Amino acid sequence: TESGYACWLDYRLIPNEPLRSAYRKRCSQLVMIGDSPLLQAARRELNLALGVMLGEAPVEAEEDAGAELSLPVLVVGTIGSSQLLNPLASLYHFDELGEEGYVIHGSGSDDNRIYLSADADKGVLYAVFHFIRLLQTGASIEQLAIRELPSNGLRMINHWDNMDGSIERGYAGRSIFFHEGRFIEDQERVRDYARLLASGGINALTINNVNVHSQESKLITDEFLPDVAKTAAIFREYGIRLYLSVNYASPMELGGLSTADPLAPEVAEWWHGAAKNIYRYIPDFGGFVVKADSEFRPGPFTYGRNHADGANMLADALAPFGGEVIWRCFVYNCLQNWRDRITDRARAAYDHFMPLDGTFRDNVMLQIKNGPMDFQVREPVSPLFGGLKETNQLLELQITQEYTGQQKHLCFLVPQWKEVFDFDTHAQGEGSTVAEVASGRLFGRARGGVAAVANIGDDASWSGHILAQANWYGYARLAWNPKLSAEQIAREWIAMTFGLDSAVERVLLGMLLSSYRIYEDYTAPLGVGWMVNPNHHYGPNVDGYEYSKWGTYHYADCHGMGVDRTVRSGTGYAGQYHSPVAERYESTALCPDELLLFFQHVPYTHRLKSGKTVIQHIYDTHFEGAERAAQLAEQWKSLASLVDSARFGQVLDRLAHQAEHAEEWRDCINTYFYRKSGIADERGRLIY
Ligand code: GCW
Repeated sequence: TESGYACWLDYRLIPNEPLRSAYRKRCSQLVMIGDSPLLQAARRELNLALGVMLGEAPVEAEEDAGAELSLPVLVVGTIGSSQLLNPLASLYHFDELGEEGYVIHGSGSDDNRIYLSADADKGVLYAVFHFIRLLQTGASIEQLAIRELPSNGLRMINHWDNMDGSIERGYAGRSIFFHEGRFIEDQERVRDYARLLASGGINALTINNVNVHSQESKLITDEFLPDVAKTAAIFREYGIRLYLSVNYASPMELGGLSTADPLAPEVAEWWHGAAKNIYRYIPDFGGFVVKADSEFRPGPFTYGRNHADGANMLADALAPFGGEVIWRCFVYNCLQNWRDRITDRARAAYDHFMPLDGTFRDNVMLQIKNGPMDFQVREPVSPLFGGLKETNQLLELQITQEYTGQQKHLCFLVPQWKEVFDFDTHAQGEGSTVAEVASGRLFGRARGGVAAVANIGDDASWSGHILAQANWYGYARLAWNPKLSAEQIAREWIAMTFGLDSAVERVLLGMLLSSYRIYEDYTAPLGVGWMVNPNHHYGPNVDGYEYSKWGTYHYADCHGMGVDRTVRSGTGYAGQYHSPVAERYESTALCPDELLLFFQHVPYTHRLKSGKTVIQHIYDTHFEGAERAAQLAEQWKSLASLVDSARFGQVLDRLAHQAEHAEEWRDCINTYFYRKSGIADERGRLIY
């Protein structure tokens, strides 16, 4: 476990003797009712966790064991499956728990039992993982009255894995699924992965990149479906449904048709046949994720059709089998002319999809990136949230740190994601948050949820940077409940991963919670993005994308910088929001500092709400950000004797690199803007 492999399921003997015996007393016996695959997984996990943490596994008692049941016992099963669970029936409305909700109940006074129960097996599995978390985090289990329901129906992970084993934007080694064009035979690791995902309540997964190349296109054919089915079976045991990313041009590439036109009957028929075949292998197959007409991927535009035509055709093919289509909205012109200041990539998704609102089938969900550009350090929330009212939606986040330090830098993203979930679109007046929209609740949609791009690979620690596991864990927890605070999530993760030492908790909590702001400070000021090296996106390059076709500019000149996206004088993007958000972004005075340069082109001498000029803000944040990055390494060093040496050293190496690289960022950005503006740092610090 010292490699970090076990992540937050790093069960260890609880060192605190009184705590351990208090737990052991309540968990000495286990009655587990039912033996479906989901419940078997729950039982295995519970026995493993309790066995290790308490020093001995509970005695498994039979349901009808009579007298022994007067001793403390953990009773685990669905309501109605045993008389033993009857006391719960009057305390909770089990019919409201659905497939995934659960109850954890125990009161020392009436009896000495703890109940882990639900209306369905999957809920029981989640209850088990929650109970384990209570023990890992040192919670009291004397009085328990927990009732949990997920906020989002779909809680998905997207892999960008290719079958050659490479991972697009992967920073943690090679794929755990694929190697040299085939599936990896030994699936032990995949099983552990499923456990980790289920422990956070993830219930859906794609295993292949949304850029579907030729080998991956064949995943939906007889050549690979037996392997896909084997993988799906592992995830099924943990309540996770498998989806595949598909190539929109499959009818041509695989089927030999001369077209992929969604309105051509032979195309629809081909997809119907493909779907039918998939369901022969995988009866609970989730469906397709589609990147179409985006970054050179094929799509319905070729045939003069729109996205609804494309998505609905696939949806009809899957509907008879209960599948769904997840259609990505990451659609924009990637061959833009930088001289053209009217076309605005930020507008593109809204411009493409808003006119189609209400025309998608019920089993289609539109997957929308959190911001209108592409996972930059800071972006406004996509105006499609709150814009679309009659279409199912899925919020897309990026766990893999493409633009946030590539798992070489520490950047705990939960605070960023919280801002997204909490953002008020005002679509139905105040309180119309993204969390309410994406879940489907705000507009009464039956489907909704969240998807995120995985940050894991076959690296021993899964995530490259051990502390990047917190992003993966945090995503799952937020997908389940976006109201959890970043601090609570961080505390849980720290306790589960590193144990209950209070110094470790204090130091790591400080590091995690400050890291996003620190990263933003020494990289991207005031909502400007894209000042990175093209292609691999690592490290500073202020003009890396400035004269490119990708539609990603900062427009810095000798007077000022920023993109004018106002309605009055710019691209009009600010007008895609509801009032009063639109007015806020439209106005130089009202626009929040952290997004100012996303919406406004201003002189370097413009004064921010903070009282600083734009140029001085750039200098200050870059000097301070780099300094605080160096402090992260110092803070970590204070834990040398409290963290095992393997994990300690691995993290320290990365933090040392981060500190050095933050200086590179600082100097490139400060120097660039000093030379452009000719304005000196008020504090006379060294700029080159
Ligand atoms: O951020 C960009 C990435 C691409 C990615 C694309 C997408 C999978 O740089 O690597 O392709 O987004 O989300 O489709």
